[in-house]
Amino acid sequence: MKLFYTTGTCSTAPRILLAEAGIACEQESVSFKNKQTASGADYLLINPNGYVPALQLDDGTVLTEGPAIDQYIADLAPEKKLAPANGTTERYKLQSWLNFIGTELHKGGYSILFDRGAADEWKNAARAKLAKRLAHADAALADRPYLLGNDFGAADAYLYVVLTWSEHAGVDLSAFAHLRAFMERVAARPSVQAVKAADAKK
Ligand SMILES: N[C@@H](CCC(=O)N[C@@H](CS)C(=O)NCC(=O)O)C(=O)O
Repeated sequence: MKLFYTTGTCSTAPRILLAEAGIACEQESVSFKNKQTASGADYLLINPNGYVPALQLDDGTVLTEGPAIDQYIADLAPEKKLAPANGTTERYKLQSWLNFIGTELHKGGYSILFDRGAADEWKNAARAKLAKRLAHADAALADRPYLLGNDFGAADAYLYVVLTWSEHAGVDLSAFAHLRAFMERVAARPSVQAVKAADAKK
């Protein structure tokens, strides 16, 4: 199994989950500039959409889309409780959060703020909408350490990674005390420390 990733992007979430799960998995970085992998392969042949993450399974199947990859990794180590069991209401709650983070926060919010071609008007609208969506996530964390309760899981890894972009994107988290506490909690996890240490070596 091999994970294709780019440092600092949403593909950090599956890397955190691999570390949480204790799964040794080859990881190869991808350059956004030329869509080449570190070993010189054409990444567009692996994921024609050109974005990370992608997870190549041992049988050659390539899984794309972060939320699917995050759940696949979580399901490889059910004892780590990174995702509730398939078919349970809790699992659908996880999928709700993954979809919320992917569409409302990541692509519908932060991605617009990073888009050099986006007009200021559009960015301001995205920022205003993002504040409402962040308030929703903040409220959800008022009485629990992680989105689904006491267990850190796939949605938490994704939320954490997206929120790390806040400063660079000009998103102010100061009004969201629960999100800020969540960020500190997740940043202290050995899995996150391990991914940071691996990136620092490069
Ligand atoms: N729908 C995809 C979006 C992934 C995505 O936006 N990846 C970004 C990094 S966070 C990327 O690779 N951008 C480069 C590009 O789109 O060419 C998913 O959920 O996996």
